[in-house]
Amino acid sequence: PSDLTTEQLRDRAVAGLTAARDRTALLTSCVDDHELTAQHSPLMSPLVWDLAHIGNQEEQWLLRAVAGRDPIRPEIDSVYDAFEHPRAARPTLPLLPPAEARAYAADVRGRVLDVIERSPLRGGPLLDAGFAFGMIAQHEQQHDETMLITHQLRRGPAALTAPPPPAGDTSGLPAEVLVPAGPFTMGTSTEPWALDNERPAHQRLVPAFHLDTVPVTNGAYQHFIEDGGYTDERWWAPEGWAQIREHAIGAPLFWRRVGGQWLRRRFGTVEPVPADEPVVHVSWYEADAYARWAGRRLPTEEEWEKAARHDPVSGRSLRHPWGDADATPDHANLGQRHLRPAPAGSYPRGASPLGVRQLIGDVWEWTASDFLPYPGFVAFPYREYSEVFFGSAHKVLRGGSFAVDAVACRGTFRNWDLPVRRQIFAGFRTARSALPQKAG
Ligand code: AVJ
Ligand code: FE
Repeated sequence: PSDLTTEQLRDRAVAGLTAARDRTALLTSCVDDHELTAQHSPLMSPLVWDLAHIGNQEEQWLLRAVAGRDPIRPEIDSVYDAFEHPRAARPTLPLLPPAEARAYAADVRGRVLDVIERSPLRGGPLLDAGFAFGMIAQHEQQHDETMLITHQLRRGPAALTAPPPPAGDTSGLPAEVLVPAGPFTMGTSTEPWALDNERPAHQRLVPAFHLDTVPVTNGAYQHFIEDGGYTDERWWAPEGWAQIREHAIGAPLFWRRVGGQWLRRRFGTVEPVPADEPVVHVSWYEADAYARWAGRRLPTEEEWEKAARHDPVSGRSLRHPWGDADATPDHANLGQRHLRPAPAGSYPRGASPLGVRQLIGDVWEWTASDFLPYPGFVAFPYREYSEVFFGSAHKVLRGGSFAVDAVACRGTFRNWDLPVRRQIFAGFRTARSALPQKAG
């Protein structure tokens, strides 16, 4: 990507921003104005807040910071500042009504396209390789995933539809893959649109471990439920045990037991829980408890990334499990093309060099690790993207879900959330340390 011409960089910036806006338009046009301004869950913003926040971030970074323009509507900045107002309080703010929010975001975008036309896309870290434009395309796609979560929490008939993902087949696959001991390169210093927390590239020495070939499925998770997993304190971290007691949690979010069968609500429809799909809408505590019940553990973040990127033949770390090529619909279930994870054993072309499947797409995967900076981390371009979240409160998620666009997903991408979170599109896979090799 460093050898791209300015014209190619412009095309990438425009394509990334345009794809994000098409998705935003879909998510905010399939329900009426009342539903756009309603609060569907205290966990989420009204959809119309996300819409204008997307435009406001774009204005602040691409028009003010990059192009040096004056604010269009300085009085709205504080309304759309995520740190000033918690999600639950956003419905009470003086929000732009839907038509105005749309017009504001479109106005900003029109001016941004003009800025791209005139920009050399070089000359300083914000501009080089069009970083700021890539950052804003990723920001909008991240809020599109957030809005899709709001759609999942919303009550009422389906507003979104999509074709089913491809079939999966696990019959020829081993249950787990051995990732041999040795160093690998974690993080990146070369991926042009990588965010600050993915940088810099550095060596890690990872002991040998085994990792599930595919994410844990609903069928496997039901065994944990049926074995009394939710009523046996032995499997649970103390805070997780407290959470499931307090909220009477006994299954993933959106599951309901009816007449001896598990049903699940999904984007306005109800269906039997499919046994072969990766489990989704579980907290870190549920993932952690399942792993302990299974005699295993969650992988650390560095184990996950080594399984996803390390090529044992070249010793190099790849951009994605399948190699350095950009994701296509053959590699992974990304971009809300399907409104669900694909069954375990699908996407053979997305396998890692060691044969691990579905690391990218389908479900975010909880890891054992706290969200911490890499050695040599430098906050860029703003502390509030990552730095203020570092510490032991947040757990790292890897790999992206069916709701993540490829522009915001790669082998190095790091997501994080509180361990109690259940509404995000998160599942997990399990690991175990390899037994030490005997000498001779
Ligand atoms: C990286 C997904 C945790 O949604 O809170 C959006 C991304 N940062 N606006 C979030 C983000 C600022 C962030 N996550
Ligand atoms: Fe944001």
